[in-house]
Amino acid sequence: MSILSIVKAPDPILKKRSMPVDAVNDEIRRLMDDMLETMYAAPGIGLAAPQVAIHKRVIVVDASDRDSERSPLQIANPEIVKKSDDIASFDEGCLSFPDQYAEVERPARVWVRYIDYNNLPQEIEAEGLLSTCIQHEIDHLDGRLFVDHISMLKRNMILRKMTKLKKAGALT
Ligand code: GNR
Ligand code: NI
Repeated sequence: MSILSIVKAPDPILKKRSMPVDAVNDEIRRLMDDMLETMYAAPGIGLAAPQVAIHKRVIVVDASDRDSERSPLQIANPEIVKKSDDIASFDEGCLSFPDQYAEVERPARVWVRYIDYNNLPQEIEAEGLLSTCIQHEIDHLDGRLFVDHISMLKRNMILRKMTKLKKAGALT
């Protein structure tokens, strides 16, 4: 397995839409494994393939507590089939925006259909941090970032900071 380098905002790579995979074959399993290793190393609770410059609809998430057992999900072609009417708000971060956080409101619960590591169709109901994280990752697949959910004022503040950090060479 390998640790992949994470694309930092602002970068047009992060704004591009990703393509569905035909099947979860050995090539996609390798990507899923590398992404999971990269996510744990960061450390983060989710990672989407476009964040490692691969425009395929693949995400990995693990929203379990740090001190409990790992519970990774490796997901291809996720589709939200239902969203709850109730809304939850979380202070979100993103590995493509180091040290930047903002409150984002999203549906509290989602039902997600996807293809798993063994190329089998699955459906899960997610709530809490897992629900937020899966929605954040699916957004990445559509070129949408967490800052696209907040006020223009906050978005511009964060984007200006990121541009400054990039110019200073503070991001790798
Ligand atoms: O590590 C991450 N933490 C996080 C916290 C709150 C809401 C969403 C996230 S996802 C983020 C990792 C990441 O950037 N995934 O795309
Ligand atoms: Ni992110």
